[in-house]
Amino acid sequence: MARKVRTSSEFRDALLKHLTYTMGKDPEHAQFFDWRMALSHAIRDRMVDHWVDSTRKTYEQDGKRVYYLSMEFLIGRLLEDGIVNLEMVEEVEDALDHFGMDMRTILNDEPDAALGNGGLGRLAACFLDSLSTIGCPAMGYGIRYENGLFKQSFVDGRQVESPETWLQEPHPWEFERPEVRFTLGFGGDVIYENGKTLWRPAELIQAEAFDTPIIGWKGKWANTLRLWAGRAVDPFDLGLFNAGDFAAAAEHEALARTISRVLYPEDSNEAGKELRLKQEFFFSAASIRDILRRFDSQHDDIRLLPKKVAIQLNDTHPAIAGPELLRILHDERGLSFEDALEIVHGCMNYTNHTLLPEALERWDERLFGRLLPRHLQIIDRIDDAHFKAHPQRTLSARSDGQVKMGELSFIVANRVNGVSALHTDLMKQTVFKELHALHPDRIVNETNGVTPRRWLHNCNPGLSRLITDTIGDGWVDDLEQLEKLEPSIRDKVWIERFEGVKAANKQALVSYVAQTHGVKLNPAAMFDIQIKRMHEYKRQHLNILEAIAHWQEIKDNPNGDWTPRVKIFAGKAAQGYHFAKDIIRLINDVAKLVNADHATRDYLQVIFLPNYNVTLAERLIPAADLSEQISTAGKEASGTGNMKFALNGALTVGTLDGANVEIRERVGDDNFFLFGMLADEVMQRRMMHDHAQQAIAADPRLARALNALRDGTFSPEDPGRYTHIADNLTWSDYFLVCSDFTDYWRAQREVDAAYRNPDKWAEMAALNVARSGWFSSDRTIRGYMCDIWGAESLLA
Ligand code: 26W
Repeated sequence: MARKVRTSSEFRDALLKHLTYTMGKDPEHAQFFDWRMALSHAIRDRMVDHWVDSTRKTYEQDGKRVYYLSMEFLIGRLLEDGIVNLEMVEEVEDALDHFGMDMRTILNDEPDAALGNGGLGRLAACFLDSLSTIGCPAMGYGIRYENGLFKQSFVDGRQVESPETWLQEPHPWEFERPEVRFTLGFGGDVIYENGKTLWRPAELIQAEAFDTPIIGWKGKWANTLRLWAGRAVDPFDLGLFNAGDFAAAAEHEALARTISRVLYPEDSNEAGKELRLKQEFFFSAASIRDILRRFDSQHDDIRLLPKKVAIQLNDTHPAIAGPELLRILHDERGLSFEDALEIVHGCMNYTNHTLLPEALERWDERLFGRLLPRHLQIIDRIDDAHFKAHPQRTLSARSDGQVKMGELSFIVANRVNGVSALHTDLMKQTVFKELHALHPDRIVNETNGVTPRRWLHNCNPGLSRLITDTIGDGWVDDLEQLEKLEPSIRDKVWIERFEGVKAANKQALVSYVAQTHGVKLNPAAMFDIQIKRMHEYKRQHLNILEAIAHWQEIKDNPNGDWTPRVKIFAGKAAQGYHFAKDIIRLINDVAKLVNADHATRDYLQVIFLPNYNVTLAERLIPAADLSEQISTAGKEASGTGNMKFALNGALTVGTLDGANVEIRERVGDDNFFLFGMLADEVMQRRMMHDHAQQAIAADPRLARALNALRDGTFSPEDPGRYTHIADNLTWSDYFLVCSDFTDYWRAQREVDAAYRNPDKWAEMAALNVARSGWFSSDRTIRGYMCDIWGAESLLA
């Protein structure tokens, strides 16, 4: 019986209208790109109605607005998100079907908006989705990078980077706002005339706004993401052009675009580069101007600002926004320094996302002073004011020739938060120990979360349907309802459906990997996945070392009763991070040998999928059996992938680090494979100068695996290729890979044993789903609204 087409002809007409008049194509000649653009515009039209409505309500209510300032928004794709949030899946499927088009194919034509590096950027994107779903009036502010995070490919197993040019084709989700432009400055000097201090910048640039509507679940509310693009004050010099100096004529334009040309690919190593500081000031200053313009349009007493505006600094990258707001209030609007500082303090809040010393931004004061001479003076006065209030401790943002953005953010902020309970405690005990002592109530915790729309409802329709069939669809914007699944978990039929969903997701991944990489993965094997940025503290090298030892054991006893496993890796390394790049190469070399090994490949396969991004994560996470969260305790501030895996029915093998601690607390320690030293044990162990040698001496399996790195097993054509990794692990091993190896091996063998009892495994996995509702970014945002911003939902 042919399926009844219930297309609402109205949407089908809207689609055809855009194909014809927006894309100038007829169905016969339209490419996937044309259909995607037409569909995007038709969906966007529906969004705009909600958007205009929400914006009007925000002005009418004149409540407190939230401004989320972030150098990164790792958005991924937007089309499916829009269709789902507008509850138009069926309508769209039928409309496309009517023209013989398949929705999934059209959705797959969309490039990722890769405007971020990793956790910090993706968290910002999840937060935007939750702010709109909750109906909290908010705006995201960032940079409209022309090139997002680089594309990663492999040449002989080595990472090769190429530009990510997502804006080479029209981007249907943004609205250019030529009327929203601010002129900003750099450099120059500070002049004092008739009692006023004024900054006279030497270089001027313009910031132009591009707006993207961010619609929430069921389209009840829509907020704005405003991204700034660099524009020249006078883009074209006709005189130079007529003189034949064509390049010089367009130089200003090119220079201005440079500031929003590319995302810095570092995610944990501040490069201290001038352009990076210019980018940070560029978007922070434009955002502050825009916030004040909007406030002034409705209020005439600037002292009201903290009542109407809450600004969240997503790490220290936008911290300069504090001194910039102070400069405008004091230098331009004539408030006293104290009054201006009080207003800034009332508005600003700061989230710290890392304790890694090399990731804390500390600008050379000469570079800082040359680029932002007035701001350096203002930071000195902020330090003076802080010292006057707290004379007992010299805790200043500027000292030893540096401007420390962590200290500056802490001092100007009203609230400072960490992103998991353990991380927030460690902040109080380490990087902000003294400041915490001075301001004991300033630090609060807001454990991270992820949006259940993208990371469960959209990426795992099979599980989503099973959940909705079992408890209704209230869970999508009230995720803790998942706990209502618990009674069903003891029901054999339900568990079988649950296992069926996982098996189907794994089969879908097997077909995808076969199609895109020509590698046939064993769908019956345990899918063991580690996907995240490459970094030594995340210990991808501990994972591959365990794989090597496992392979060696299987080779010793090929007919042993082994649990088949597929180890899947994905993740980018910052261009200059050579050790991380060598770990990628090692994993690819191990994969090449192990996957070709007839004696072992039925029991162990290894694969490193290139160009990890949001869309690849959406493909991998629903198919996972095991989630690798194996960072050295005390190093991963929170992690958010760990939450996505648990919500999609994967079990975690992990350390007590970041949010793993809270995941284990909630899912139950018998549904979590724990191993490794605790954060304070790590500090102890590191005191021992020979901690690695001792570990190696105590574990022959570890020693043997390390020898395989030394003897060229995985690089016969270049035997010494991995000696430096083995040496690093033997003689320094700062992240305690060797010291945690034996316990990791023990945990992995427990995982093997558990996986051999499918029903028990499925029950443990289903309990992870049922008990992970708290890790919704809706819960996190409600925490920020209550503890930090004092903001209300405008949805009834
Ligand atoms: C200056 C270079 C730079 C760029 C980005 C330094 C540090 C960063 C980010 C703070 C790194 C980051 O993404 N941190 C991750 O943030 C996530 C969201 O809170 C956490 O879940 C991760 O644990 C943390 O590593």
